[in-house]
Amino acid sequence: MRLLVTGGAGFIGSNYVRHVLETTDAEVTTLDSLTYAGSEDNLAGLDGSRHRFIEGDIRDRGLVSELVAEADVVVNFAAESHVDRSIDGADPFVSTNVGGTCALLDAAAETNLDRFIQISTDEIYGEILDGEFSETDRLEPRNPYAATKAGADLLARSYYTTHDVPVIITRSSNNFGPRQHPEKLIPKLIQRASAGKSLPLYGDGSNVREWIYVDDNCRAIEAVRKRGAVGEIYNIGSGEERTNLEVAQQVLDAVGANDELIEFVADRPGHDERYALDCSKVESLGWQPEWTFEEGLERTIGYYRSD
Ligand code: NAD
Ligand code: TDX
Repeated sequence: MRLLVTGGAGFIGSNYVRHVLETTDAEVTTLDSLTYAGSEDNLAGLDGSRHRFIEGDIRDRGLVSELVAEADVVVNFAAESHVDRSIDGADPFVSTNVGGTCALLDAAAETNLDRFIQISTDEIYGEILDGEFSETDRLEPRNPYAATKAGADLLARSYYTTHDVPVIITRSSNNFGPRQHPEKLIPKLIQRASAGKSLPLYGDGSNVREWIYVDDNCRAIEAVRKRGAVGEIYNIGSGEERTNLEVAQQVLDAVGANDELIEFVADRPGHDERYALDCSKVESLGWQPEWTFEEGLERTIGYYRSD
């Protein structure tokens, strides 16, 4: 089996490439344009006989058609992924997240893939104050990043119905773990707390995220790739909800730093209050999360402190 993994030099993509190489005999091509968020270091030490790295852009239609034609499965992680940056300027988000996904889907429509897995996100549902989102809930994205991911998700679904591209969509909650860019909350808190710097929490720190350890998401994507049904959408979460303040306090405890480092700062505009997912559909494929938040946090702190 030949996999084309886009965005594989980023956080989740690089953990996924490693997981696939460790647990299958697949050949993997990683396509990544190495934006500020991607690094070849994330792919260091991989078996060169089954993995090749190509520096290139998912918006490069010539390159993309060639690589998609050689693959059995495409897994599209490539994206601009940080909400705060999308508030400062949405253009690259529209271009990569929507335009790049469109280029991949057009290439997929010209060939015979087994699966096209589009990596989407819980953010496209918008915020939920009580209960959990299920896959049939309406999409109400509330920030530019989420809006472009919703566009990509809908475009992928439309290529399934109109062009028979074998699309499957995963929508996961907040990931954390090794190799995440320190612009994101958990690595940022770990690095700053370890250096004795203040921990900026937006608003009053009461916003809630459902945190999934990245290995659990990678295993879920594999369950979906192997046993998921084409044309379907799968939420992937952990049930491990924490306020941002709770996360900051746990990081401070773990690194032995003082609570006084917490600093409440101006809120993110349009800051979603809470995300939570109903994951019974992916669980019906035989997948369950294996990591508690505390176990994942300990492993993640170990990674950043030895880095
Ligand atoms: P990341 O920012 O760490 O990695 C994104 C990768 O895509 C980088 O390596 C970057 O160089 C590459 N890339 C960006 N634009 C590209 C382009 N035009 N062509 C080729 N490569 C390009 O992001 P991540 O956190 O690993 O997220 C991966 C995917 O998972 C994204 O699609 C994101 O929307 C989705 N997702 C992330 C989370 C999360 O909590 N991190 C949760 C749900 C869904
Ligand atoms: O400095 C900070 N202070 C703070 O309070 C940062 C960077 C974040 N926050 C808050 C905002 C959120 O409530 O922490 C929470 C998590 O923030 P991010 O790490 O930026 O993640 P989030 O906005 O929840 O989006 C993430 O999950 C969904 C990923 O970045 C997306 O790519 C994914 O789709």
